[in-house]
Amino acid sequence: MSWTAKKLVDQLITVVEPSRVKIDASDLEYYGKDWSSGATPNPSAIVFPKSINEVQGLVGLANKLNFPLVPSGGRTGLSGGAVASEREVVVSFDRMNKILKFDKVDNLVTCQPGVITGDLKKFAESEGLFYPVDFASAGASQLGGNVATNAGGINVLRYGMTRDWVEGMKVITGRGELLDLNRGLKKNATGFDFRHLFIGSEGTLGFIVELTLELISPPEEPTVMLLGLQKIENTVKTLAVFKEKLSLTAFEFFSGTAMQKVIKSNELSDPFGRIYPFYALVEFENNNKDQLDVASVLFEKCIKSGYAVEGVVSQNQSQAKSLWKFREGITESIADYNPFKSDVSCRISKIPTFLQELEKISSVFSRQFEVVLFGHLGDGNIHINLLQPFQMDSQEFREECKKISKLIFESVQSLGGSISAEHGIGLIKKPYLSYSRDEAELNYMRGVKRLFDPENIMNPGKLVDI
Ligand code: 2HG
Ligand code: ZN
Repeated sequence: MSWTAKKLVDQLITVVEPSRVKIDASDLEYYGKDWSSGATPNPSAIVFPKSINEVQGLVGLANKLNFPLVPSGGRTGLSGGAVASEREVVVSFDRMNKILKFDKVDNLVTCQPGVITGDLKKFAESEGLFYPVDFASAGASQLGGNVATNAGGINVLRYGMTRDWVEGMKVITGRGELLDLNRGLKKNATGFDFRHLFIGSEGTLGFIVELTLELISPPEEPTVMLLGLQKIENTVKTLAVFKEKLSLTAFEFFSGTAMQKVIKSNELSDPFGRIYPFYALVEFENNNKDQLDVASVLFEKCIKSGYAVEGVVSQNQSQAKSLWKFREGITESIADYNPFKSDVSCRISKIPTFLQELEKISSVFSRQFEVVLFGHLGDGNIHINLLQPFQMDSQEFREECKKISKLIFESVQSLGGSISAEHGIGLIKKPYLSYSRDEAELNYMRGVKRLFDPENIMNPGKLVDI
């Protein structure tokens, strides 16, 4: 251990007990990165606070000695928001993972930030309730990270983003102050709602140390339909047909390449016996038989209009889950191809134009790379994954991808969309932020960062620089 590293550890153990400061190479490697690719982890130490006081102590120390901190939740992020490659101290919330309090009258649950999303969902179920935010990484992601990135997922169409479920939040700001924001109130018209500044701020203003989230009554068991489509534009036409008459809980789409990868990596059987260029997955609550009848009529309409070629519908919950596997397994099934990811959104009305432009852009490079398209079409959110050919060098691949990304972002910008719908900005998207936020806005963002974190110790280098 170098003298400086020893000095740092000596300081850190004045705040947390020595067993909760790690500097072994394997821990530095594991806690120094998230699910994004590209950056090399290189933190100087990992600390595991157990209480709000300890987090406050660490932020105080970082201000005093001027060392940077990176927050670490489940590290499932895809934009490098939790990467520590500049000798930062990683603050892991793994030991702050308790559900602290549940209030039955208010339906509010108070949690430490390290609670795993799936554990909160199970807790809600045990109380006969439901936490609506859901995504493929719910088994690993932590609530603090979800809130810090305003995580989206598969139920946004019906239930909104993580932001919509945060009723209260305690944070330690970059200045080391503890703020107790909104305190579980439904109504609170007392000026600036700082809660919303911290939601989606990626740990750049302060660290979330406690959350109060709302739970609701569980929905009726959903029915899922999977449709095979010939053309990309038919995905949006199919959405319009279903949306007009049914209250949808999800409307997802994915390409034939995505289906092939999922089938292969999970050894699933092909639902139609042939691969379609595109698929639409429709989910709706089946609270009475009428809904299913309406859905059948809409399905027929899609077939007659030529939007869909064929479809299957779930008859029970296990079949519904099996159909979701084709969609939810995509990210994992392509992980070995070192994918280059874009996560963009437009208003639904602009999606047909965006998809046309995307087809034009793809036609230029699709001979070079395999393209996997999927996403939450009902929310206007498209995920574009370019797969690295096995024979191609990583560096060359990423340089080529950046050129393509630029074309995609230009198209998104011209349609008034967002270059990051739900994965955040982190390190990877930072150079492109100006495609979605203008200079005046960026200046205010920098001003907010300076206000809460004047010494630039909270996740520096992510989102915006000051
Ligand atoms: C999803 O929708 C996630 O499954 C991951 O947002 C998207 O891997 C991706 O590009
Ligand atoms: Zn997604």
